[in-house]
Amino acid sequence: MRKREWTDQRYGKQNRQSGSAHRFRLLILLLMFCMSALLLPSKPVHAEETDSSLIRMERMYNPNSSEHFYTADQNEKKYLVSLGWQYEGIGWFAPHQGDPVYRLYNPNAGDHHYTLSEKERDKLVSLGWRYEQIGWYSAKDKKVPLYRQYNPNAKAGAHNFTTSRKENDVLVSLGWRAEGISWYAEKEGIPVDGSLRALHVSGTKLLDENNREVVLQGYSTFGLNYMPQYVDERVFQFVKNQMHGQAIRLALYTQEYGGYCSGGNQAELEALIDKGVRLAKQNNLYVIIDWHILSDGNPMIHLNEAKAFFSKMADRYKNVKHVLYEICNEPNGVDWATVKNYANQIIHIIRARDPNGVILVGTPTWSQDVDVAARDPLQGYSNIMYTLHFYAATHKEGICNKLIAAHAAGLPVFVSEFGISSADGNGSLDPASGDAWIQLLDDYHISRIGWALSNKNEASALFTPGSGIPPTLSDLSASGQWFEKIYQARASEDPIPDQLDQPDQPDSSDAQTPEQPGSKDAKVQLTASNSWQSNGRTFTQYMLTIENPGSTPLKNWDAEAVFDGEIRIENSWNAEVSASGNTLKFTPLSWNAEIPAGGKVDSIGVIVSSTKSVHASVHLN
Ligand code: IDC
Repeated sequence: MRKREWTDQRYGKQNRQSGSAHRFRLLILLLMFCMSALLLPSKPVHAEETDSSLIRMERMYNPNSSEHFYTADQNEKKYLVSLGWQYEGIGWFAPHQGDPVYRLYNPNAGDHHYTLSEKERDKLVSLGWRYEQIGWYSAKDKKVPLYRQYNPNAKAGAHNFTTSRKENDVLVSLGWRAEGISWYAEKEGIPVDGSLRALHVSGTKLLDENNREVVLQGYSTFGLNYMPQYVDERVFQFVKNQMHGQAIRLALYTQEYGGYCSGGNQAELEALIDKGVRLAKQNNLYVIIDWHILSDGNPMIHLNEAKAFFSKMADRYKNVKHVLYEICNEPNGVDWATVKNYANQIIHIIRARDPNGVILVGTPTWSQDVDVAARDPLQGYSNIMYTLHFYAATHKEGICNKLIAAHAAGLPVFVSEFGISSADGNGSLDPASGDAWIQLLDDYHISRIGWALSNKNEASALFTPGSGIPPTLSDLSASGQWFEKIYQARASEDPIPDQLDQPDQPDSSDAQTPEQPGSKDAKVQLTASNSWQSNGRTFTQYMLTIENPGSTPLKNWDAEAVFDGEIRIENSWNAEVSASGNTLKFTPLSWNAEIPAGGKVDSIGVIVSSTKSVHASVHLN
């Protein structure tokens, strides 16, 4: 799946739109480019560094113009992402010194160009390009080449630069022109990992399937009973793309007003969890299902409900790699023996269904007593972690010492909730104490989840009171701004993803909900979005759109496109696409198999080649 998305994003699209939509798009584009030009610094672009010997060059893609863009400036990156550019990971690592690479901007086409050649620079300037100073340096040792390709079919941003020979070759096979080596990197780039790997626990650490260490940073929803509206695609996208989140925690209150065990609509709350799990997957976020006990300090109070709930969740998500279970948010007023008794019963239920999923166990005193748990941990299971919660304005050395003791004893700890407010979620913020905590978590490589995605009028809310959905960076409260800054600084330490040649195994089963008849009103469209010639064949890129204007979800759809001539599939993404004769069959992936009422799927693409120009008609089965 990752492979397809990666290739897709690199591909030039010239949308054939007509009338106002096209003009609107042009206007937006123009605005984007003007603003990106305004942003440009007058000195060499300043760099955000991961370590003193490397400069990370951020790579972005504009799906409207198909331009690829590269910058060392984190603010510029952030700004462009907020305008809708897709973040594609680290293009390459540049040296601090070397041969200058000049950056130029064409104010007419809205295109950037980068070159080592002074001559080319001066030539372009004489043709009206704007010289934007040195973008970065090329490594003198010439060990890691940046390959350059040119897309003869794209208007803007026709060049792509990559350290991946494989990416270069894939593009060339699709009709791009190989233009050789443009400059040299210090180290190869790291594309955005489009997949989530199953996690497991080893010692104090969380590891992925390739035994690479994972330190998650993420955010908790507010109580699902209080603010269900934050389980929203745009919020998840915001968390992923602008708040540097890798995980979302779904806080299912049990006892509080409207909670799962206190009169809340259980079916609705479960549906929210399903939605959250699906949206998380769609946005490459891990997701934690949090049984949020709080005023019911003793987890045994709702033992039976918890058993029924987790047996349902584990049945549903046993093969879903990105789900973690948190079985009791904050036990309080009980001892560790009681929590252990509860945990043994719930873990037994989860393990009977899901032998490997990571389970987070709360500790007494609102999940502070990890030192107590460390002296007497649960026995006989794998993939268990213990939670520590802190609110930095209240909890300082005392609780830090508990963590230090637990870590020294080898206890795997996961900070599934924290904030920089007081423990009541309000009061004044203490970012300095927060910074010190983060330093400790970094030292120990401990995952952390911030409280909370809410616009409530309280200090711990990430958004300002009255702010809406979708959130924007200007809606961040002081607490939200602190998180954004802290998480951004760590975003560079993402585990290194697999290379392109290791496609994901699809989940063998995703959440299964009872089958329902699909909407009869669903509309399907296949639109040619680009076409070009190469080696005597015509290549055409099509986008498949399915809209469900009905009032019930459309489930397990499949679509067929019948062509009036011979075709060959060259590439596809976001669906399984197979050909039989002149018919293409599209079947969904787990995450787009269900199209909610009023929703649509519009990211599916295929490139076919043919010896002559062909036409297609499409229908849903
Ligand atoms: C708080 C909310 C607050 C709400 C309260 C009770 O911020 O608006 O009134 O829950 O529903 C925790 C809990 C978490 C708390 C948070 C702040 O896990 O539910 O949220 N907190 O008090 N532990 C320590 C602090």
